[in-house]
Amino acid sequence: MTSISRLFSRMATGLVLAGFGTLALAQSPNVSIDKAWVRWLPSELPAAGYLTITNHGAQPVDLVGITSPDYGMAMLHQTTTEGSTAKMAMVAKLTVPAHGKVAFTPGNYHVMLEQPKHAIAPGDNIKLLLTFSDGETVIAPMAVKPPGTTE
Ligand SMILES: [Cu+2]
Repeated sequence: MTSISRLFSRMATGLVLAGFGTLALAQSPNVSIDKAWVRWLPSELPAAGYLTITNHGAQPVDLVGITSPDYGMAMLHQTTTEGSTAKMAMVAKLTVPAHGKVAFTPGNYHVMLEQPKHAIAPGDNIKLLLTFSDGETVIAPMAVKPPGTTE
């Protein structure tokens, strides 16, 4: 009886620690992510992810890598408009100023998400892993929204 309850309490402690581990990743000491969402498109067309990165630290930090467990490919893109033509280009790194923020918005920075690893539809949540130049990795949950969504 005693050994079983001890086992249960050990399991509970393990779960609590696992929970803290996840929290520590989601909100790292210097960087936090909010307003994270994905504009989903039908027929496996690339989806676009938007979010706001806040740097609470006293040094600038670069976003240097993006991956998602839900998509085979995740890339940092920037849309630029010349006259009436909009173009997208890959961005190798993005600097978030000290005590500043960068907002990804339609028409500017976005995360291009391709090759979904499972069926994804509006109403779902996906995860994005962002790696920063100071070695931090932040996991951002993103709400999947329908094609007409603009913010
Ligand atoms: Cu793009």
